[in-house]
Amino acid sequence: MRSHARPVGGMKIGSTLPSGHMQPADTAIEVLRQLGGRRPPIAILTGAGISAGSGLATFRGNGGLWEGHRVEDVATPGAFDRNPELVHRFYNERRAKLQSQDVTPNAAHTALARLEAMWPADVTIITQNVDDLHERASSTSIIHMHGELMQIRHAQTGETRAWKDHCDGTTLDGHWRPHIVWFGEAILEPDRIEACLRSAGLFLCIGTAGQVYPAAGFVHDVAGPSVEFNLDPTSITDAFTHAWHGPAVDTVPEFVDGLVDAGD
Ligand code: BJW
Repeated sequence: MRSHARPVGGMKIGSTLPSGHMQPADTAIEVLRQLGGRRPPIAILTGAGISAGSGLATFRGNGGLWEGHRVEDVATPGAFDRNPELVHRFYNERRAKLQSQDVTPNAAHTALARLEAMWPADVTIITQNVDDLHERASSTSIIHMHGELMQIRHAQTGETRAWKDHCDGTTLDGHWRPHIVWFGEAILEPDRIEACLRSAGLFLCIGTAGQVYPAAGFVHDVAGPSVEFNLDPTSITDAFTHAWHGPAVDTVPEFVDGLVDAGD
């Protein structure tokens, strides 16, 4: 697990230099020091890496979700128009995996729910994930900016419904599609996201590669400290005031404990 405390721009956050002895809880204490006595709203962006610890595949890298295809090439409305059967089958298989007994929220998901319960101001999760593991961990303030796997949407009316049975090209009237935001489509709830980022005074970013916009730019929209939690440095690590590199199941609970315990 490696830590990087970075002063960014004119806002010098922290005087801690990277140290092999620092723990995520120390970063939490440093963040609290930067906040003075304030306990501002917290915005948390999550990506596929937070659910990797629950056994769900990430999108990019070896063994990525789309099995040898670049997600940018296949997660598009055009790919669905060309081969709806294939795309429906792919999402049906992911729903089955998500509902299997071995997929449950992990310690990072439950730590975020604990943070929401303990922190005196709003804690909002803006998730790029389409799984329901934040809900199952008992977080309540969640924005699914890229849609939800367990929902389907009518392609013409936009009506959404809970998914109940396997979909194929003939399901219902044939116009139902996964409730997923593909490339080139508008993200969901942009106004709520913007308000959340503007009001937040602390930004946490967990398990995202920082390659998909607009989410990859959110770190620039929050005034205050920001902490990246990822297995490895990403293309946006330098934008954060602090970064922890290691499995989210380890780093996030330790950081949350530090934030909550020091706040007592
Ligand atoms: C761990 C770990 C462990 C592993 N612990 N960490 C500039 C500005 C705005 C837009 C654009 C722009 N440039 C280009 C765009 C367009 C495009 C875009 O970003 N393209 C890029 C390729 C450059 N963006 C869009 O099209 C978006 N829409 C949009 O901009 O709309 C504009 C508009 C407005 C009005 C009208 C119309 C249009 C939509 C993006 C939709 C993304 N959709 C997907 C869906 C896939 C379908 C599916 O679910 O099957 O969302 S793509 C995929 O990527 C998915 C994810 O949510 C998203 C992000 O992936 P994520 O979460 O980062 O996962 P990975 O796998 O990439 O990374 C995992 C990370 O975890 C890694 O870093 C690991 O190291 C780490 N990790 N294990 C901690 N244990």
